[in-house]
Amino acid sequence: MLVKNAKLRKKDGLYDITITGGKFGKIVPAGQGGADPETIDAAGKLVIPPYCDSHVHLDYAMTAGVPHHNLSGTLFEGIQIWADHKAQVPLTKEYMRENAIKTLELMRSYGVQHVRSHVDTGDENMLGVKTLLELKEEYKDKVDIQLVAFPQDGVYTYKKGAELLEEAVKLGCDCVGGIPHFEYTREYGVKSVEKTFELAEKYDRLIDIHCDEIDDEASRFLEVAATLAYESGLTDKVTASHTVAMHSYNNAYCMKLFNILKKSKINFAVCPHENTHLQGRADAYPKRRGVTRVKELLDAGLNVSFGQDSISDPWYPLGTGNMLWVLEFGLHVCQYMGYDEISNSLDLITENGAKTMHITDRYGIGEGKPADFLIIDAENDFEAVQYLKDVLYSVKNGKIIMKRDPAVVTLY
Ligand code: 17E
Ligand code: FE2
Repeated sequence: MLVKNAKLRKKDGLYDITITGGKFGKIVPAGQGGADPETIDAAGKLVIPPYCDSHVHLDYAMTAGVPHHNLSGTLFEGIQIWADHKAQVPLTKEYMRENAIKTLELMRSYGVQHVRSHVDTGDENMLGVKTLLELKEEYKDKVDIQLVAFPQDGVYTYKKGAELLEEAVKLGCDCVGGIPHFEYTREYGVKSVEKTFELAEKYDRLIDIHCDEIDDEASRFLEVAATLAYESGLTDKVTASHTVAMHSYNNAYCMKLFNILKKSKINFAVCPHENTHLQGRADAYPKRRGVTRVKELLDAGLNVSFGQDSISDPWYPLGTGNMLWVLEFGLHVCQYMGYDEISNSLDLITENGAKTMHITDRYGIGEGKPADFLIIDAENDFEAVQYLKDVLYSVKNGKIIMKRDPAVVTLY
């Protein structure tokens, strides 16, 4: 395959990209790529690595309203509804597969090729874990799925929480999760973070903890996770998701906290739609935005990527799988709107997502890497973000897996 006249991010001029055996070959100035029976003319449009959704829950997706809708808009009601769902409308493999496939196909249609999905481990039959492990294998030519063993109801607060978490890791989850802010006590929370690290070291896994997803300025499990990441040497194998309490921390504490965050080199997965919706629910006006300090983290050189988190589930009713919408919304809510900030912002749903997922060795447009890329209906990053431009092609391992014809609009 040959992609000619490609505009590459942060590079002047146009390029021809050669692809052989599913891998990128030479990338040369436009006109020098030779001929290939399978040629796509990018015609000056942007060719970028695929979108990454570094934080989503595929086992919950498309279940909103069962057994009832979330009326308070809080995390806690969401957790209760999911528990009610499991008790009152028992999950089946077919149901979960159908919902997850619908979600993955949506994501695929928007150019997402890398997904990190959390999966609830609070089930003795491991239905979610087994179902998503199967889908991970089935989808490997379309979407790369990473799974995080996620103890939704707690590790020590929930009976057998720790055992079930370990069971899910043994079955093959790529990452170990946690939910320390939901544990009954601060001590359980700290112990649960330690358990997450213990399992990750024992089974050689990555870590991604739902960390401080609460508007409580006293929720400080991020400092525990960062310290363990630093001391264990696991550093950038560790991701802290949400970290919304940081929005409410006092600035003096943040100054101290950022010291260990920088040393730890951990990643931050941030969900702008989700947490703007879930947080601030205990506030009277003025109400807090519930998103962590994205600008400050990025300015400190830390890695931040965005995720959709929910697609129509007990926590959040909307969501489409379109990462460009997540990005555009996130830029607003995080006030990350400087010209250069917007111009470079595709990083948050591409390169930075790949860093969070620890897949940079096989991600990106470069000779020898898997030929995974998108052609966007835009000439530069800024235009792509401003106009939420469509993905025209999604190519994985040198094979077209999605093609979209641009809509034709007639103005009268
Ligand atoms: N579970 C959780 O603890 N937090 C969330 N935001 C979602 C599920 C979607
Ligand atoms: Fe989540």
